[in-house]
Amino acid sequence: MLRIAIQSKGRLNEESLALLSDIGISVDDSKRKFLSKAPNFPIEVLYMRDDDIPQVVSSGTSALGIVGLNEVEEKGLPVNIVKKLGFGTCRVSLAIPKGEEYNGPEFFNGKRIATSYPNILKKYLKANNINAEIEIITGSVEIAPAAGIADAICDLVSSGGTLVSNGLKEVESIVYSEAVLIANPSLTADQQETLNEMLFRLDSAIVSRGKKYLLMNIPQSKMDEAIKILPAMRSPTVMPLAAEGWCSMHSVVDEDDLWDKIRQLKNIGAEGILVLNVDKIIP
Ligand code: PRT
Ligand code: ZN
Repeated sequence: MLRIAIQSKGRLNEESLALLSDIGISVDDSKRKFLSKAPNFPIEVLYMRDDDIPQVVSSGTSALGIVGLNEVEEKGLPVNIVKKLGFGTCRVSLAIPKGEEYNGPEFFNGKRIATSYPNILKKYLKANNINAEIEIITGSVEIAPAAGIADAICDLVSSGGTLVSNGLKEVESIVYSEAVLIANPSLTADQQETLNEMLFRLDSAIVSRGKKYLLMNIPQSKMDEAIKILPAMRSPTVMPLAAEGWCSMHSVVDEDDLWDKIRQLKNIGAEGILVLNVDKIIP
């Protein structure tokens, strides 16, 4: 039995559970439960605060965990980063009042910086040879400058909206973060085997994200042009149609490129285009 720690509530909870479900591990997502066993996979989910996840994984209380890279870097505990998961993207950034002039990290010399990420900040200040005072605050860091607690902040940013609404501007990004799967460095052979199966499934779930399956009829004479437009794992699948001079073409495309590809395909005479969701891609 392998244990995986995920955030009990908060920004990473839903997507962590959705990812487990995508790879066929269904757990009771009642958030009040501390530990739930998956009925169909040798895994149990431990729900906790994200701050505690690096610690339970490094101590071996939980073999695996899903947590923001920011927490892993901040805690600095020995865990293996097994896979980047592509959600919860954000950055740990320095921000200052928007009216202040900024001309490089020297700005922070002699300043007070409020943060919940003292270790990440300390490392950055040291690397840049800056002498600043760190005020550790655990919540609502963005109000510190207006409250007169600090001259600047070092906090998580995603859209940047919170900074703007607090009269701040982002001036340096220190760490880029996303949710990552972490593992205890000394897994048993059995645990490693379960992890390998999870990784195999995760690769497929991650690859299939944002993908669409495209089918269309295309004049045979335009096939070469269509093949150039359509990417595919090897090459698009082409099948003859009963109607002479036509064929059916199938391919997988990124959702981001979908409309662009459809326009190009229409321009060369594609007809009857179908767009389907992709559930799994096993490369
Ligand atoms: O209770 P627990 O300790 O588990 O939760 P928490 O309150 O510490 O964390 P939570 O749920 O807020 O965030 C969990 C993780 O989500 C973080 O550790 C990051 O890895 C990731 N993440 C991604 C973010 C953001 N994006 C984010 N935007 N965490 C916090 N924010 C904050 C940001 O600091 C700002 O205050 O959200 C606010 C909105 O951000 P903007 O820039 O979009 O306005
Ligand atoms: Zn937290």
